Amino acid sequence: MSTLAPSNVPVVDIDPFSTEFLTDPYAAHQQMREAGPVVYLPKYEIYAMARHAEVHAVLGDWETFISSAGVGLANFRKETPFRPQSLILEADPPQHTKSRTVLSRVLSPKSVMALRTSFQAEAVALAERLLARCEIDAVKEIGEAYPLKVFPDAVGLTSDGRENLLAYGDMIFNAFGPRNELFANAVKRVGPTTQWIMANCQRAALRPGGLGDQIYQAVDSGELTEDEAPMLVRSFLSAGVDTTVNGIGNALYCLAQFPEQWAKLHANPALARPAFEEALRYESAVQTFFRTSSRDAEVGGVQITEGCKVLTFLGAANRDPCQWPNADVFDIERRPSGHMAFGSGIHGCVGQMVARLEGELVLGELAKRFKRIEITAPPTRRLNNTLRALGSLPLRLIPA
Ligand code: OVM
Repeated sequence: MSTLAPSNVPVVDIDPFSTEFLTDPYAAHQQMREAGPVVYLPKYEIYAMARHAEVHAVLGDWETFISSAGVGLANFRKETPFRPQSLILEADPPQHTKSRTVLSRVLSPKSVMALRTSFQAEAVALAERLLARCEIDAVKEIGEAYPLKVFPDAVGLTSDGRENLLAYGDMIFNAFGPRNELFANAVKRVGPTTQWIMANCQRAALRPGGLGDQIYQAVDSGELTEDEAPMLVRSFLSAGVDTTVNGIGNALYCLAQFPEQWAKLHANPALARPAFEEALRYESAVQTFFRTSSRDAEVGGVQITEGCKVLTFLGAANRDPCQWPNADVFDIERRPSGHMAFGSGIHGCVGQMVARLEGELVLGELAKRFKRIEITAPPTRRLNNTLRALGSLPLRLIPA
């Protein structure tokens, strides 16, 4: 037992970044939820919350549980960030507020509504193409193909090389964890991708009128500095791809595992949006984020001193039986509102309306055309320190 753990905190000997845990985290989630409102993980000398109430409390108190010291394991007060710090994710007010105001406007409900027609057309085109196919890898041909088309189009990326977005996402979501082998391999794979990303954050690389260009319009109006705009475009390219790729992939996996749920969706494709939402709860693409305590605090009766890293298990909170009846049952007709797959509080996902739009349209257009989806071989996992991700999902799609 670590001497740093106060006596009233249950010490849980799990490594949430190990192969075993990442392959199937749910038993360990339960163990942590049952151990107490706050637990201590000695391997990393961190506090952790796996219950809904305490995850919600931590994410709701941004003054005590700050983001500017990083939202991964690394404490930016003690070590240099591995890349220049995000101006929104890894920032507190007032910088956060300034960034968030612009991104909230660019990604407002009205702005997202304007994307619907083109996003729908792409979902229809994809589903129609798949009618001519029989057996596919749903991770590649749906989960990756759809977001990699519609999102960069919406941002306004004009250059080739969109597959760079996948390698980059895999690296930064691994970078929120420890410097383990997953991180090292992701860095090896990423190669020149970081330069490609930064080059594509420049105004000249962005189609006028797209979401990226709209960030630069906030420079024209004096709301942002010249230096801030490319960094906020970088946030789009960091947060907007691997999240939705896995949100969609995980949703298809849920629906394929539970054929009666697909049958309900096929009978009523208007359930596509709630089905995507339930999949976000049940298999949350983003599983964890850290905060850092800016002062002495108390959570669930446990004292947390200033300067500690605190790990919130979004995916465990989303399976908390105190929050949802039959939490381990995937049911597209439940009301999963209150799930924290998009986080919560001032850092709650600013792009969530885009993510929902993608999920709804792709599931809806598939549900209209296919009466069943069947798993033809065991899916594989792509382990990542933060993301719940599939490497492949072999599916047979059976037309109606
Ligand atoms: C960013 C960023 C990166 C990864 C995730 C994220 C989920 C944001 O660079 O701002 O939000």
